[in-house]
Amino acid sequence: MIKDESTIKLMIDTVSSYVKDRLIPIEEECAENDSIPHEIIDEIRDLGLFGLSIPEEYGGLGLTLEEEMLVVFELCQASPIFRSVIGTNVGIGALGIVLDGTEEQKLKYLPKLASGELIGSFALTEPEAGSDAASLRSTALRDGDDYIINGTKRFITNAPEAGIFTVFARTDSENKGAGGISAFLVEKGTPGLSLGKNEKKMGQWGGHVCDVNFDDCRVPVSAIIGGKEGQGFKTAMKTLDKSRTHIAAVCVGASDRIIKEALSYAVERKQFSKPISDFQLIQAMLADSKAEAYAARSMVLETARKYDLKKNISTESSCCKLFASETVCKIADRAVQILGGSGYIRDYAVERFYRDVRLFRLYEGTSQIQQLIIARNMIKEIN
Ligand code: COS
Repeated sequence: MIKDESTIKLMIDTVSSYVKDRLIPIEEECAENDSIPHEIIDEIRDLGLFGLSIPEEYGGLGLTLEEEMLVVFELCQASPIFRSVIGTNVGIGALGIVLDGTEEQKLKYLPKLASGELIGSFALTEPEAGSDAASLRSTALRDGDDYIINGTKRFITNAPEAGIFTVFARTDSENKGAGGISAFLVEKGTPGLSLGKNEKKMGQWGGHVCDVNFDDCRVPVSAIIGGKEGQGFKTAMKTLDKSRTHIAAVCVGASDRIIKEALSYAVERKQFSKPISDFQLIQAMLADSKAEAYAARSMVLETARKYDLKKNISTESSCCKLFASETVCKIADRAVQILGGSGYIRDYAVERFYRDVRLFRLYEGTSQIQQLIIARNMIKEIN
């Protein structure tokens, strides 16, 4: 749903120019340094991008999901690390509060998350609980007016920068399943919360991930999202339903950029006395990439419109995430093929994107988890 055509057009044009003039020229430098300069983060803040999905009454832009997708398509024409800076505030690091938080929690955290003053992070995965999220072992035991959290969370995106963590832990030791899990808001600096080392990743250099450890970390009862025990797993699943569509949009933006890189190389590069874009085998790779990126874009927009009509998108968001993330990897692989030896060389953005996009088939649920969700929902519908 587009609420206001002219405002969203202005925003898309602004982001598009910013990406072209400011982000693309420094993306290689950011990857090399594994960091994004502070002034860039300030500019991203000034553009209001941290608050894309946060309702206006809490200081965000309150975009509909369709509007958010259109902005993300543009932003992700640049390296995915710039989206990653805002990614947890727009998605998993804030959505738990937006969807299920108490009014007090919303008032306390959302304005700062919307402005980018505070970075949010989503701490679900554990060393022994990845795809099987409901088997998580972290505990939060009630002690008077507090809970005491113990456990380790793994591969937590933006944890090194985060000021607030949405942490999933078991409050009911008798219930080993999803119903025993609650979600907590834990602030950076709380005694007992510590961070592991910055992981060295295959790609997305400049975006950061590490373990988050809880060692007798005491939080007040008021830190429980929504004020109710046992709701945490559902909060996580609802969050992921929306954020998986967001990741699919990220894949669409990256696909478009990679296609542009491959196309401009193909029209310039000459072999057998003509541009390689004249050869049908190159054209086939370009055309397949274009058609698949267009399909992914259409799926994302259709799903976003359904979400904006307040319909359940569990199946569709998994379809989007599965298709768009597999697609962007295929497109990146074809782009390397079109560039030939140059596609394997650091000087070309395609080499970096090839590594960067691999993550999309893994986080916020692997492709196999998306398949499982889609098929389970299909079977549920006929029973
Ligand atoms: N929205 C709301 N509630 C949901 C839901 C959704 N999309 N999906 C599941 N639930 C509810 C179920 O209705 C069920 O509630 P009841 O017990 O009241 O019926 C409860 O949650 C447990 O659901 P289910 O039995 O389906 O859970 P499973 O343990 O079988 O696991 C999957 C479900 C595999 C889908 C889940 O573990 C998952 O998404 N894993 C991937 C995790 C992931 O993405 N990790 C990446 C971390 S973020 S970077």
